[in-house]
Amino acid sequence: MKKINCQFIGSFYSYDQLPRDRRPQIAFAGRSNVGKSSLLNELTGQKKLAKVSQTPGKTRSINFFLVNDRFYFVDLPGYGYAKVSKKERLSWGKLIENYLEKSENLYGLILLLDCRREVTEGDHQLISWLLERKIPAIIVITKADKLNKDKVNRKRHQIKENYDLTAIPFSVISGMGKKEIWNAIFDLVADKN
Ligand SMILES: Nc1nc2c(ncn2[C@@H]2O[C@H](COP(=O)(O)OP(=O)(O)O)[C@@H](O)[C@H]2O)c(=O)[nH]1
Ligand SMILES: [Mg+2]
Repeated sequence: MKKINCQFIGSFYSYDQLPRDRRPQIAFAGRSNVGKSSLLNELTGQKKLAKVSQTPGKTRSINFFLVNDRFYFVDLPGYGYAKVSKKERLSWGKLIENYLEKSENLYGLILLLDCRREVTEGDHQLISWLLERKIPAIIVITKADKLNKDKVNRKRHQIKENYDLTAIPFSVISGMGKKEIWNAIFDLVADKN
């Protein structure tokens, strides 16, 4: 695979601040602690790109990374973390909503689901939202090293049945899924070019 160069562009707290150029954007979303930072670090091969945290719910901004000068990775705030105030949770939701609704260069979204957890209301809402708006979505089943293969596959089939979406099992421990996720990303950004 071609060498990946990934550059942090900035953290943004409101929709108006976001970069406005025409490069394609691939967004990453999931509930807090699902393994989003770990996935971004693994994909880019830059271990300190996104902070890997033991304390969930810390990232409140939308973070932009420029990949090979060609497209953006957009790291959306984690949702569904109970310990933040209701007001704060709503404003995260608004920022994500605004972004998903208005962004003209959103070419696809990678939604992360923890292999050991059931799909939450927040996950379900986001998936339905994406399907409604015909935004291409890829599911990544994270921490796949924590379950045996059969159980991970069952999850994969469940997602296919419920939402008709492809799910890719991934683990930072084994490196499983990395290539498949990159291929899916390159397909998404190539689509409209
Ligand atoms: N076993 C295992 N642990 C993981 C994996 N990915 C992330 N984690 C752990 O899950 C926790 C949350 O990861 P992080 O990437 O910060 O999640 P984020 O909140 O979604 O950005 C950390 O303790 C990670 O070390 C994985 O593939 N396997
Ligand atoms: Mg994180």
